Amino acid sequence: MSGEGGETPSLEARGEELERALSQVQDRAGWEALRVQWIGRKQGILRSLLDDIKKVDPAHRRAYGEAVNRLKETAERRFAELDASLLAREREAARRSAAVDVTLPGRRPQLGSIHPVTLVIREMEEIFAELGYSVAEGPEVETDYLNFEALNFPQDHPARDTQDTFFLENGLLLRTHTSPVQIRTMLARKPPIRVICPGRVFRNDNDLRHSPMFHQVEGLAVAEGITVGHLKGTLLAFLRRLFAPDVEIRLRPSFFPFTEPSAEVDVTCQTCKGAGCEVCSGTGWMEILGCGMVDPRVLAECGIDPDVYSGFAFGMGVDRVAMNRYGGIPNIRLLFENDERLLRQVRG
Ligand code: 2NL
Repeated sequence: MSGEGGETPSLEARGEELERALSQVQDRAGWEALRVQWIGRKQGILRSLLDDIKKVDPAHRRAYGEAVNRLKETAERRFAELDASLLAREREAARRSAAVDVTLPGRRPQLGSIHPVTLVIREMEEIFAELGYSVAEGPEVETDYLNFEALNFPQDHPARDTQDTFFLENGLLLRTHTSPVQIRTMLARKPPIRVICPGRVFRNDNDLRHSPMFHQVEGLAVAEGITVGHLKGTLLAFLRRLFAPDVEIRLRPSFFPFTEPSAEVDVTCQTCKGAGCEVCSGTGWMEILGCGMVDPRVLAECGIDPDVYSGFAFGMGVDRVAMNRYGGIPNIRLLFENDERLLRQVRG
């Protein structure tokens, strides 16, 4: 048909060649390479077949031109068809890979855990619940009156300096202890009163052993005839439940503005069982809390007649107990950074 004496393959053979090549295309890259090879505008096979028209005998040029154009149209249609079927194949593959395999095991949700400080607070609440105490909570932002004045810290009294208070605007402050919660309880209720008050407290003190935010549990019992004996018996029962049934306690005289008399309480060191070790600096004892008989002036300030009622109170830091209890967490900051690597190791 080309009239070139069979030196180039006939157009019919070219058509068959195209079909063979199309049938071997595997993917989009192969399709694109073949498309450029055949119908590329500048160097494509069909371009050069059209150019060959110059070499054709003028009598056959029209027929040759028509035949090349038919081949070109066929090629374009076949490339479009192959394009559509490649697209369908790709979509099918995507659909299969996105499909849910219902035989796979489910993904377990990441479970959270309870913070070691919360665990210890709950444990303390539980023990005191058995002793007839209820839990009271109050605001972290307090008035000077409830945090200091009602607790027998007079204005300008040096004991206020020991509290490293964070003062806010309008005479408010961040509570330095949970005592204001007990003051609120006494102002709101009549004796007998038995409450414990857990919560966050704040002091402007920040080094390896102190964090500006820490946790306290305080307790208060007010009724007729409460004595130091009740205080000592309650604390011994509590500390034996918290640590071990055989712990001993000792009371050392101390001072707080809001109790008289006041004492600091030590328990048998739980690391060495009293023999003396690094943890207790060789003494065999661990200081655990402060306590005392509620100062009559504090009772009176809360509208409770100190001639009729008496009470004891105590306060302790929770964080150090939590650090001890959960594998010797060495640095108080580790408790509050909320690093999951630490929190995951603590299981209640
Ligand atoms: C400590 C000592 C203490 C209290 C807290 C208290 C509360 C009222 C009245 C009297 Cl409303 N006392 N609380 C008493 C003695 C000691 O805490 O070393 N805490 C970490």
